Amino acid sequence: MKNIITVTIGLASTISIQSQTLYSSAELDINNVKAQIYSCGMFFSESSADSTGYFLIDNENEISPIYQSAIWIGGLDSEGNLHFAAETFRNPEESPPERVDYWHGPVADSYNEDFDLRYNKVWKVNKSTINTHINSYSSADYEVPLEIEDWPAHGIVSNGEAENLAAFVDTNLNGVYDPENGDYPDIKGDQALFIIMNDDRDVHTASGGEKLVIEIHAMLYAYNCPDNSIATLNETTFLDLKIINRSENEYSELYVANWTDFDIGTAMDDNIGSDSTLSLVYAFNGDDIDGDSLYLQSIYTYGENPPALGVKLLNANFSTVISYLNSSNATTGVPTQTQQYYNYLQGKWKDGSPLTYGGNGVGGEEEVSFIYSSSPTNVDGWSMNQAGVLSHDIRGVGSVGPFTFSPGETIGLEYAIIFSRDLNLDNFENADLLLENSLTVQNFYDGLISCSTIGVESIQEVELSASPNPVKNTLMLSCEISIANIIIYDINGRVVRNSYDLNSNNVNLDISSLENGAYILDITLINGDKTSKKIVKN
Ligand SMILES: [Ca+2]
Ligand SMILES: [Ca+2]
Ligand SMILES: [Ca+2]
Ligand SMILES: [Ca+2]
Repeated sequence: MKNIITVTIGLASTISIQSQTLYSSAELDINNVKAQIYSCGMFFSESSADSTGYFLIDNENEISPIYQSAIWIGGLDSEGNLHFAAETFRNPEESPPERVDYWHGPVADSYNEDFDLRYNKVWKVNKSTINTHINSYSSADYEVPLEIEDWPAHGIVSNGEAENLAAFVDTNLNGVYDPENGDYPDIKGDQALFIIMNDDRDVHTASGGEKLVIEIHAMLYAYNCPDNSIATLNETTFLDLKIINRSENEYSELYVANWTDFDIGTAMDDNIGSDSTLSLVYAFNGDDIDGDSLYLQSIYTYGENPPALGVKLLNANFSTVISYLNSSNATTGVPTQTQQYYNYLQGKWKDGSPLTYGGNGVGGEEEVSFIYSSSPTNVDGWSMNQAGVLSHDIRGVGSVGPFTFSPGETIGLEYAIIFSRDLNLDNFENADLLLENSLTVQNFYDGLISCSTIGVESIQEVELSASPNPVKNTLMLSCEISIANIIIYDINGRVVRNSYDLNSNNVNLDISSLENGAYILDITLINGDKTSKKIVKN
């Protein structure tokens, strides 16, 4: 739901042309979800002052179950000063923009007009376009499509930008993105939107925090599964985030969160829940009719058998999930100061008091990390409805941390946003359906199941072996198709190793310097296919 602070744009008619061109946006539209992002983030936000969000499901009457979603990140520098970037309700039509902590493009020396021309963009690439490119780039009559030609692989180093930005497959191993010679964007899914954001450009007017000087590479992507062999995949969108510390600071006690204002149709009758095992934060309607009372009436209403929507962390585990209300309550309400944002980010209440088990999570005996952590149908568990907590306009904060975040280091997090609605199920049963679907999406992400349709990429068809596993020093990877790029994540989503430009069927990775534990390898093959492997170092 709209922020409780209502901003009226008195100059709307005179600034409309400028505001239309202020930020670029694009829509993901490869499956049943139509999802919009802007060049500077503003995930699932709509370009209108009275918008209701832009995460639209086919056949659902233009209702978006998300109002807006954003990245929250905060940590302490060596002197104990809090640095923070977060947004909540940012209106793309505001001019000058308010409540802003993020801007388009990489961290740079000068954010000038040329810079804006380069980076005020959302790059949209289809897997089918890449496949055509791979097969046709050497043909005389082939022209490299603009979205491949224009891929932001390299920054302008003389402007303080990093040399390597968006990942690409370097087929000729020259370290340079030259698509005319066969290189192409390293994307996920059947379609991807890509943006680069920074928190460095100006003063943070959303969280009020001191800047961290971070750069975020965000890829929103999805799969098309036309035979519905994994039906939930067609109502799921994935988000891959790479957060890079471009500052000189080593941050401690750093957390990263997905903040989402879920609105299941009418906002005021919503419930929220979390699941630590599934690493999920989700919303569903508090009763079986969305928006039924006079007070709650709105044109954006699901009516009977309302859906559930969840945000799931796929490559790491949420450390905490908390939610707050659209209210000014000093404990459970909207944060207005940087420290209050940081409290929520750490899974505490706005005033710093702990989240506790039972009731509305305030003032109990047992401190916990996950709010309303049971399914709404579990009569012995803790959910809003079982605890008798009134439905409300809720927002969720799913965090991972604490990290130590060193200069140059990258944190990589990957989420799925999953919609679930069966018109034969009630509001609580649809929440349970979402929990089931979350597991299915995780199994798909882990490569355990695949879409069976011919023509849709199947990661099962590629034989890739990683041995030995568990491994001590050298991991040997072998694949019938050449391996292009490998990223190794630890279980907290931290990128511990990037290996680009490998281009070999057999790769030996020396991982003797890694600490013991579980790791996830994110592997791109030379034909653009993706796969991941879980390994254990001991
Ligand atoms: Ca190249
Ligand atoms: Ca509702
Ligand atoms: Ca209702
Ligand atoms: Ca809400």
